[in-house]
Formats: sequence, C-alpha cells, structure tokens
Amino acid sequence: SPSDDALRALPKAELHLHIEGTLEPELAFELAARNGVALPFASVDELAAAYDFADLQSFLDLYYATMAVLQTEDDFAELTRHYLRRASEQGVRHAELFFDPQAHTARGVPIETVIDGIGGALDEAERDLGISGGLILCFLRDQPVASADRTLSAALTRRERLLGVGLDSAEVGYPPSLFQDVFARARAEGLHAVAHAGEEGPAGYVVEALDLLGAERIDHGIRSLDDPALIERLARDRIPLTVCPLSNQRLQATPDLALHPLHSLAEAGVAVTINSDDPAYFGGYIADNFIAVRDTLGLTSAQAEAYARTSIDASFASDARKAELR
Ligand code: ES4
Ligand code: ZN
Repeated sequence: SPSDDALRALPKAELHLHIEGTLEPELAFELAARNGVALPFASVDELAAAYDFADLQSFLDLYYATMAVLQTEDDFAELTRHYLRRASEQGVRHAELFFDPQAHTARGVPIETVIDGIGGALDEAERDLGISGGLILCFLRDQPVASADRTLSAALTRRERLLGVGLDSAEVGYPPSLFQDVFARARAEGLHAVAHAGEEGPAGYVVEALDLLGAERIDHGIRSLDDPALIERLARDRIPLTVCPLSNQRLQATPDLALHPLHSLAEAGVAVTINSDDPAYFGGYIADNFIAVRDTLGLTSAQAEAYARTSIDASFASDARKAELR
C-alpha cells in the first residue's frame, strides 16, 4: 500500500473544509490574547483535551465558542494562511473553503471583514503556493431562515468572491426544505449549491437537498446507504459525496473507522471524495484522512489515486484548471 509521503504527494482538491475548523489551539490562544477575548480554557492543553466529542452538537458547542477569538480581517487572513500552508504540504492543489458568516456577524463582526480576510489569503496562496479555490458560504440550518436570507443579501456585495452556498450546523430537526427559497435565490445569482445531509440526519434529507435545494454535491451523505434507490440515483447522476472519515469517527457518525462505508459507496458507483471537515478538531488534515483510511479500511495506490482524481473532477474548478490538475 502507498506510503505516507505518496499519499501526501497525490494532487487533490479539498472540497469539505470549514475554515473555522482549522483553528488550532495555539493560534486560538494567540488570537485570544491579542484581541482580549476570554476562552473558557486555561491552556492549549486544556482546550485540546476538550476535543472528545459524543456527537455533532458537542463538537459544535466548542467550535462556536472557540471561533469567538476571530475578530479582525487579519485574524481571518492569518487563520486561512496557516491552513493553506498545511494544505499545500498535504497535496492540496485546489481548495473550496466553507465559512459560517452568521457565527461571526452574530458577534458583531461585519461579513466583509470575514470575506476579505479569507479571500485575501486565498489570493496570496494562488500566487505563492499555486493553490486555486474559492469560498462557499454556509447557512447555519439551526438559525432562522430569515437570518440566512439576510446573510445572502449582505454577502452579495462580495458576489465575485463566492463560488457557492452550502448548509451546515446541527442537522437533525432542520431539514433542507426550510432553505428552499434562499437556495433558489443563490442559484439565480449563478452560485453553486451544496449541502450537508445524511451526516447524522436521514437519507431523506439527502433527497430533499437534491430535489429542493438543487445541491450539486452532498457533504457527508453517508446515511444515503439506508436508501438503495438513492444510492442508485447518486451513482447514475454522478452526484459527488464529500466524505470525511476522521470527522465521522470523532463525532461517532460511524461506530468505528474500520466499519466506515467509504469503499462501499465507491463500489456502488458513487463519486466519493476524501476530505478533512474540521481538521484542527478531528485529528488530521486531508492526507491524514487518506492515511487513516489506509490503516483501517485498506487503501491501494490505485484506490488512493481514484479518490484524489475524483476530488478534482467533483470540484467547481474550470475545465482548464481541472485538466491542469489531473
Ligand atoms: C460541521 Cl462536521 C460538521 N457538520 C455540520 N456542520 C459543521 N460545521 C462545522 N463542522
Ligand atoms: Zn462539514
């Protein structure tokens, strides 16, 4: 099977990464001190020790609390610079970054501060590291639809910065159908659409994301296996799933990495990609996910190359850029 270095060297696209989920404890404490924000932990070690999650909600509580240290445009740029440097070392050549503007505007941070900070660092990485990419604005599904609607309107002052919209945060009880109108408005602006579905929620949420939101990719989607007709549809229509093995393990979305459905989905003909979700919290970046898959489920060189190639095909990069990356 392929070496760690071989897995790192494979050219890949990162399609499921929350930029706020790349906030490492060290940087969190540095920004907390710089901005005079109190963290509910006394030290880097104490914060890192809290990364022991029972489910999605227990992670989200810590994720939203810790990101309060992000205040200025430079904070967002620094966070993104740190991530892109690590991503480059892990073979990422194209990165589509999720961000959660409502989690910042709720704290009084203007959306322009968020978008300009992350976007500026992406421009630098394009120049200095040869990484292409863009931003996907995620609506928080556990917040009111009216808030998502206001967020989209505010973000349209930076329309040229956005690749698309997505849907994240607590899933169960917040079906995609709630967001049908705001997704329609985003698509009318020419934005791509993706959505988290079937992480903890049912396969029916994946169907809703496709039918009602016009989702072009499904983030996670592992519960799709409960519905054989849906699996057939995903395969036939080439709807990619952005799967995150270490995340699923840490949040106990799957009982054990050795039982993860990644290969089953691929063998059913679904376009599956391997991604990192919130790498600072879940124990690794994208190549670390490939390595963990190799060590638990097994991963041949041919399989690893196929997953990496699928990530490029499933990206929103231009056809010219995809040709360059393959
Ligand atoms: C997330 Cl793992 C996951 N699921 C849903 N929403 C999220 N936001 C950040 N990470
Ligand atoms: Zn996610």
